[in-house]
Amino acid sequence: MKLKDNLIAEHNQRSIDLHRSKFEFLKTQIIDFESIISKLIDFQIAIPSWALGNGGTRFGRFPGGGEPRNLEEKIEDVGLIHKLNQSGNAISLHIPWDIPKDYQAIRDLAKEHGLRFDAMNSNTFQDQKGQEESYKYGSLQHVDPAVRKQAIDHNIEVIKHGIELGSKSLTVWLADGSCFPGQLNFRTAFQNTLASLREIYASLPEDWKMFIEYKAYEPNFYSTTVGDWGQSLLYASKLGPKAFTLVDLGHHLPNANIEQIVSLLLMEGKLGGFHFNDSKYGDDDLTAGSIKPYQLFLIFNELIEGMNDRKMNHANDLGWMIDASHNVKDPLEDLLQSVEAIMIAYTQALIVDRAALKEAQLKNDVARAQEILQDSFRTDVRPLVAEARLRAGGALDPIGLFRKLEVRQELIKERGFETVATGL
Ligand code: PSV
Ligand code: MN
Ligand code: MN
Repeated sequence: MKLKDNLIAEHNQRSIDLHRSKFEFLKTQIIDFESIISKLIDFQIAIPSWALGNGGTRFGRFPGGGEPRNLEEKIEDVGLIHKLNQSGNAISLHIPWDIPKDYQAIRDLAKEHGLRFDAMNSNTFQDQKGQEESYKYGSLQHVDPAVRKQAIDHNIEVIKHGIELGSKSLTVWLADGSCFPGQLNFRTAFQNTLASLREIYASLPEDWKMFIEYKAYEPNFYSTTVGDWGQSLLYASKLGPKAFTLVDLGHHLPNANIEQIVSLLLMEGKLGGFHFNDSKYGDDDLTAGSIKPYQLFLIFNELIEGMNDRKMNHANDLGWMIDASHNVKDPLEDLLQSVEAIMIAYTQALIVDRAALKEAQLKNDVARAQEILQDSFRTDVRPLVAEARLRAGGALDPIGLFRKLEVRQELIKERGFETVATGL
């Protein structure tokens, strides 16, 4: 299904007056709004191929119908999101769920939708049909070199698919770890993992990055071999300049100060990118900004401060990706909500009065510093985000239009109800 430009323009026309009045009011409060709008237009977030269908839990799955049945339909769904919000111009693939059969055709299709291929993800956390060795006791950490070799070869194959598609990065998330004390030797597991990662790193093209994603627990419940940002940073530092830490917001122990982690990783030049989502308890993969919007804002506040400091390009120097799952919502509506929440947090952080904040910090004026941050966080910046979307050719109200056009019903008609997107 493809949305026509005139439908978006007609939809925008209907609510333009209301938008204009909200935007004019906000403009009076924001000094540098034109430069913020151009930053917002440039800022793009990659959509994960595995989040386009309904996820589930180990207790069940409740599909909403019309899920993409193959890579082509996944690209079409991301194309729909991008058409509506003009902020999701990339798709992140997971291999083997998304192995392309015809690279040229896939490249052409992506181009047609204005999309590029963001980080490629390898999968050594599941056994695939016909696979010789099992990952039951880990992959890159495994005590058996044959298992490690199989996992290394898989990652190298993922890089090869990525090269064909024009991707520039590989994300390695490992389920490796242990479920019980004594099951493995921590140092041997670390060293095996490092040696395996070195072999993968050696296969990276010159202009590629490797993202090492950490996660505190699950599926292993006693130890995880890349369990936190410290361990990820150790691997990334030992591997070399192309290796970076990837922060998935749901992968921390409860109440971790993620913004501080982000700040220090940036300082060390080792922050690679994000998997945005939100969580109440663990790796809940909920819509970004749905549970802890203030935390999301504080993360962006550190990002902007640190990126400005290091003269980094906001749009291109980090990998901005979503990693979410939707049990009870329409996946496309949920992803539109996530992108919107990320854009809002980014905008709120862009309007922080940095000079005043610095001054308050130097004077130990704690209350003033808090006021400065909260003043930005409590500003309703939605008209600014909408204005950027409007200027980029997107819809003023993406979810409203998605519903009005009955996109899901159309997709169900086209693909059927009983479809299952490959992936988790
Ligand atoms: C693991 O929980 C993770 O966050 C990794 O990014 C995986 O690639 C993704 O989820 C798969 O669902
Ligand atoms: Mn993730
Ligand atoms: Mn996760």
